[in-house]
Amino acid sequence: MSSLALINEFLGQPPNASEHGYQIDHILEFSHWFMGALFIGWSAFFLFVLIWFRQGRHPRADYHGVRSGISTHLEFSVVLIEAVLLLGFAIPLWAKRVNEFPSSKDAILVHVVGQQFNWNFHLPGPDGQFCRRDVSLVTNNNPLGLDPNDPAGKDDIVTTGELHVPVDRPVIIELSSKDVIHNFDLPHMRIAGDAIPGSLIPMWFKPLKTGTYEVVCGQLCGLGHYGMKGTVVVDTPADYQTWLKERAELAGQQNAPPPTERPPGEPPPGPTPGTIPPPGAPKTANPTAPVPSPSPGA
Ligand SMILES: [Cu+2]
Repeated sequence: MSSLALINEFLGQPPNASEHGYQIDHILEFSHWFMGALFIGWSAFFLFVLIWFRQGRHPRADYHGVRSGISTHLEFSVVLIEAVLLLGFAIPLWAKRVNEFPSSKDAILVHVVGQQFNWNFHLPGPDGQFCRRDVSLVTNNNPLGLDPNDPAGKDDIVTTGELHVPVDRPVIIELSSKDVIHNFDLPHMRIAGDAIPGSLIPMWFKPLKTGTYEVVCGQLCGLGHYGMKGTVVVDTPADYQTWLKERAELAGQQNAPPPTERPPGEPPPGPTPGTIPPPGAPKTANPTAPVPSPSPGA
């Protein structure tokens, strides 16, 4: 670690784990050292002016003011350095992040959907096709409203709170939200983006180190905002395949008996205890009373 990086550590920046992160770190470091130098420079100038132009030394005001061009030169150099920082580093780096996406062939594609107060991750499965989503199909068991009749959704994987990705492969995220504006922030990967209802925001990163990293919500999004955390686990390719297989098997079990093809005699699935039934659902005042059978097609 260079001595430049000390300031990032001092400011509480966690160690970088992504490919592009060092560029972000570099510009952060440089900006902070530059601002530190400006702070010291301007403070020294302020003290100098206070002492040099004190009333005791200049009992009569000087109506001509500054005659030398040094302050103009100083101002101009500060503007020049700031312009170089912005036009030479910040804008090209930003352009690279938003314009130069990796090819989707070798990338992992994930839909990330924020909701109060969770992160949902939706992977397309081996077929690479995302299932159709419909807001009217959203239930407690189907948080993203996947269409059970869409064949592309048979192998889709939906997880809440935890996402696994393989190391050394780019991950392309499409970010959205179900309710309010959230912010998907992966501090170790040096990416963050607003999750806005009705918008699909693309972002990407390439993890370089295996490990477990925290996902936080970077926008104050309600009372439970403080608890809106998740994890991204960067696996070795073998571990990732194992996880994928486990999740696919789990998804297969969950998708296996659709409600309309339930074996005769088996009770219909009731709402999960402690959950809020969807609007229009029959009220079950007495928990011991028989659960009314679902309407056809439900
Ligand atoms: Cu949030």
